[in-house]
Amino acid sequence: MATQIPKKPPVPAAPTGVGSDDSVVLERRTQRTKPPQMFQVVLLNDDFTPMEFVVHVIQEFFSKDRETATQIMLKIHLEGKGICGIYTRDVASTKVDQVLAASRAAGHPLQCLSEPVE
Ligand code: TYC
Repeated sequence: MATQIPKKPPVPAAPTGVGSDDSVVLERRTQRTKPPQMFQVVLLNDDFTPMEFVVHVIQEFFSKDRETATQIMLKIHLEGKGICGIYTRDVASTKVDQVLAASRAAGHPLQCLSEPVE
């Protein structure tokens, strides 16, 4: 039986940007993907939710240390609302759900929402 000599694969056509001397030209391209829309998660003040619970929520769900969480809580208490974090759409939505679930479970009326940044 004769041994088959494998055929050489066809040489692909040179893509644009490859010079006749095999040098490669890299073209500068404008960025095609834009960063995702970001959403800020906001807590609203109310007259009933205990300050300590709000501090706990901010620490637990927004990964803030106690000092930072207390500052954010006091800002909300004094100004009516405050930003706890900025995330992509789905993460922000999950944070809102988690905060509302924890607040309802504890019997507090704390309100939380997310809104697009800019
Ligand atoms: N105003 C509340 C109180 O005096 C405390 C509070 C702070 C409630 C922030 C909600 O998002 C809030 N107990």
